[in-house]
Order: sequence, then C-alpha cells, then structure tokens
Amino acid sequence: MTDLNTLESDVLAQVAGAADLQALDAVRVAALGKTGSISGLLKTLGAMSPDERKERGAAINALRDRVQSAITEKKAALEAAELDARLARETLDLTLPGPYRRKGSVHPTMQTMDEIVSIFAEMGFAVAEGPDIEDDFHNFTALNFPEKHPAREMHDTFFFNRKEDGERMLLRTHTSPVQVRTMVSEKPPIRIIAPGRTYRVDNDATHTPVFHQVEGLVIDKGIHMGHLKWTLETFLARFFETDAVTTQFRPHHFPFTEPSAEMDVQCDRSGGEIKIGQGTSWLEILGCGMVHPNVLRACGIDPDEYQGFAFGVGVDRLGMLKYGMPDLRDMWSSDSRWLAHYGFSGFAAPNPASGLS
Ligand code: 2U9
Repeated sequence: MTDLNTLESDVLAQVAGAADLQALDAVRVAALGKTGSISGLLKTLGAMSPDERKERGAAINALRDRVQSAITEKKAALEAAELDARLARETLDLTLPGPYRRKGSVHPTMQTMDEIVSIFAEMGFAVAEGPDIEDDFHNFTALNFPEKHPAREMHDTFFFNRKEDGERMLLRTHTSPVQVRTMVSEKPPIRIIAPGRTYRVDNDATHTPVFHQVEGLVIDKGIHMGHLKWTLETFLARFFETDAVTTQFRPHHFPFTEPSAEMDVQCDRSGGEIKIGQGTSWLEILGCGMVHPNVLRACGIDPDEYQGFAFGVGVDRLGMLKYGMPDLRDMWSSDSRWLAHYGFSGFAAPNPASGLS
C-alpha cells in the first residue's frame, strides 16, 4: 500500500520546487488531476472494508487538502514574483523624450475664444464668468423658459440627481446664466461678454456634448437693434480680418429675446472654401435679439427704464470656419500632429491692434 507520508513529502517537494506557474500546474495535475497520484488513491477505497475505508479515506482527504493548500500558497507566491519581475522589467523612464518632440500649442478653439474675447474687450466689454453647474432658475426660469415649455426639452440638458430638498442641478446648456447673475448683482449700464464651456446631450457629426460659447449682453437706456447690428458687424469684420462685412437679420425665436434674429454674413462659396467679406452667398453665423422684458424683470431691472441687446456665438463652429477645419471630431482627437499643424503659440496674446493670429 502506498505510504502516504512518502507521497506527501514527494508532492510537497515538487510543489516547492516548481519554477513557474506552468510547472506548478503540471504538479497539480499529476497529483490531484483525474488520473493523478492522490486521486488514484481514492479509487482504491472501494476494495476496502468499511472500517479500513473510513480511516484511510480520512487520511487521503486530509493529504489532498494539505497538497491543495500548498499549491494555492505556491501559486500566490509565483504570481507575486511574476508581477514583481514584470514591474521591474516594465519601468518607464519619464525623463526620456517622447516619440514626437513637439512643443505644446494652443488648441484652435481656445485661440478662437481668445480672439473673440480680445475683440470685445477692445470694444469696452468686461468678461464675466459663472459656474458650469447651474440651477434651474439661472439656466431656464429667469430666461423666460416657461415651466414644462418644449424649449426646455430642446436644450437636452444633463441633469444631476435631485438633492434632498428636491432641487435638481444641471450642467449649463448655454452661458446665459452668467448674464442673469450679472444683472441680478449689478446695476445698469452693463456691457459684458460671457465666454465658456456649455453642455447638451447631443453627439453627432455636427454636435459634441461639450461645446463653447461666447454670449454678449448690453443693458442701458435707449438701446436698440441698430446698436446690436453695428456691434456684431464690427466684431465679424475684425474676427475675419476684413475691412467690412455685409450682414442680414433673419427672424427667429428664442425665449429670452424679443424680437429675436439669426444673423447671416455674406460670403463666397465658389472656390470650395468659404470666404467671408465677399461673394453672393449667405452664411448663418450667430443668434441675437433684444432682451425680453420678462428677463429684465426676473433680474430686477425695470424694462420701461432700461433696454438691452444680447447675442450668442458658437466658438467651435466659428473657429472651424476661420481656420478651415472641416471635421469637428479632430477638435477632440488629442492628436499632437493636428495641434502642431495649427500651431498657435501660447505666448501670442491675440488682440485686434497687433493682429489676431
Ligand atoms: C440674457 C438675455 C439674453 C443670448 C443669446 C443666442 C441668441 C444664440 C446660440 C448661438 C450658437 C447658441 O452656441 S449656439 O448654439 N445663441 O443664438 N444667445 S441671444 O441671449 C441672452 C442671454 C442672457 C440674460
């Protein structure tokens, strides 16, 4: 009859001597596998008397358990050693130069944003900022979006879970809440632009869930659409670096402005690319209007005393137009070669006097 002690010390020696996981598995199969030495012992129990079987069975099972735990322990040790070896082998020297020795550069969207801001700053607009996480009042209600109005759905909002008091915060769908906050906290005259990130549940060839806007707001006595038209035409001519632009208002609807319009700029599409400041085509470029009396009232301003105009431009689209970037997806590709192609310097500080780009 096989001596269990000898078998145990043999198998345990093999376990201890296994050099790697593959060798250990071979030891396991040879001992505990279907036709293994220990499994073979269990098969001999059938021919024994009940008393003998009870005693011998218990001894074989205990042996099997000890071998199994020795294998488990050895497996953990081999795995740890293998991981240590791999970590030592795969060290990364972060001081080595990367595969592309390129200097960083400003992303075209941020370059465009800087250009827009510098033009309006030069025209006397202050820059206002606000939180990306907003409440319903500043993003919708104060802007004359009635409760349950479909316009709220049009904005495809990212909502957070409701707070304990039932309030539901959201990611701002436009930068307009920044102007609301300014009107609530400051007295007219107001002349601000609000540049920043905005968020909508929208993801297709022409939309990304995060995008960038610059909105503007002027509140004073006697403000009218003429002021709006001059401001936007002056901005567009400077942005596209042409002497003058021709524009047209097309009637539109926004809850926060009345009347509302979209502004088109005359352009030339004949040569395959769009040229602003010449030609016979029209290109939709921004939205605008006179601030709705309800919005002024919601922000504590008397519409009989003060009037205002507001506008909004999509920065990503404006940058694509100016710099001839055909595909929105490139803007998010994190491809340093694409960035290097546009290569805007971080030290350029664009301004209309010394040049924008
Ligand atoms: C207040 C009052 C009025 C801001 C405005 C637009 C028109 C507009 C779009 C342009 C492209 C958004 O990024 S886009 O899709 N915006 O058309 N925005 S008027 O009006 C305001 C803002 C704040 C208190």
